[in-house]
Amino acid sequence: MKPLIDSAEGLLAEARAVTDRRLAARAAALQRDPGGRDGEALAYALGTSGKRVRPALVLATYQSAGGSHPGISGIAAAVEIVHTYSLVHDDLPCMDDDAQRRGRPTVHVRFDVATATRAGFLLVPVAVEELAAGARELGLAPAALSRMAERLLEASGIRGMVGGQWLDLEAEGQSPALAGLVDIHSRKTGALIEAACVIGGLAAGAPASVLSVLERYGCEVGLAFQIADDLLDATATSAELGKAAGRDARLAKATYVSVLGVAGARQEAFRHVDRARAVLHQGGIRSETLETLADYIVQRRS
Ligand code: GRG
Repeated sequence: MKPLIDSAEGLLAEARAVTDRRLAARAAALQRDPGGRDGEALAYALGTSGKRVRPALVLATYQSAGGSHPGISGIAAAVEIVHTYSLVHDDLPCMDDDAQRRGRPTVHVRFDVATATRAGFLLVPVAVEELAAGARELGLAPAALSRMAERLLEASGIRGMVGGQWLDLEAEGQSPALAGLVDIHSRKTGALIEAACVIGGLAAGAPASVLSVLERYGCEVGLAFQIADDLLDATATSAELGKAAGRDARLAKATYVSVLGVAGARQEAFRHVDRARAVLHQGGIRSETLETLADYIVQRRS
């Protein structure tokens, strides 16, 4: 295995620095308006320290398509805000009922279920505001903003996270065939990761041929990401994850590990990364950053 984690950590640290600045500014604004308990809950959700993989993918795909403007951080932050919403709702008692996330109490535990539910929903329009602000900074045409917004919201809806989460909850206690698992996870997790990659390309004004390569790359790394998530849940500690480990088995979730076993799931994850690399090569995109991120996604320990 190549020792790539260090350089991926460097990329992620850069993505974290630029994204966290935007998130902190949004959090401060939300503490003023709407303010009160909702403002505090929104700031709390935005202030937790995630890995920022999706912003890193926005930055890397943007750069791979020739973009170089620092305003891309607004677009990257918008994707992270949608991801943050999904985590807040995923943790609710009516979904996966988790008390810890990113090493801290989940939003409904720190505040209450009604506040966390509201804060989650409120984050979606906040993400669109951030996307629009980023697009303005980049000087993008309204058509580009519209395509990015469409992609982001599609990844959040029935063909994306809501549809995937729904199927995921319905599959508890069952052992679907691999195709069923792919359907759940390409929606629940893959769609937003794929959208992050396409949005980076759209922000750079990439032609359709490049967008298609980035989309296929995103599809492969999105599935690899979810398989790695399943493997970590089964093999890492709660301290490493910053949330309860072993939760998938407790909830009898349909995962790559429950269907393929640990070794089979690991093999499947590496297969997706190989395909992601092949997609880039065949599509003529030379980006060490995107290859490094794909490797990191399956080698990570949290
Ligand atoms: C109304 C049915 C219905 C659904 C609402 C909550 C929701 C929509 C969808 C859940 C989407 C979700 C949380 C998918 C899991 C994705 C995943 C593997 C998250 C972990 O991402 P990391 O590891 O986390 O990047 P950090 O903390 O590093 O950002």
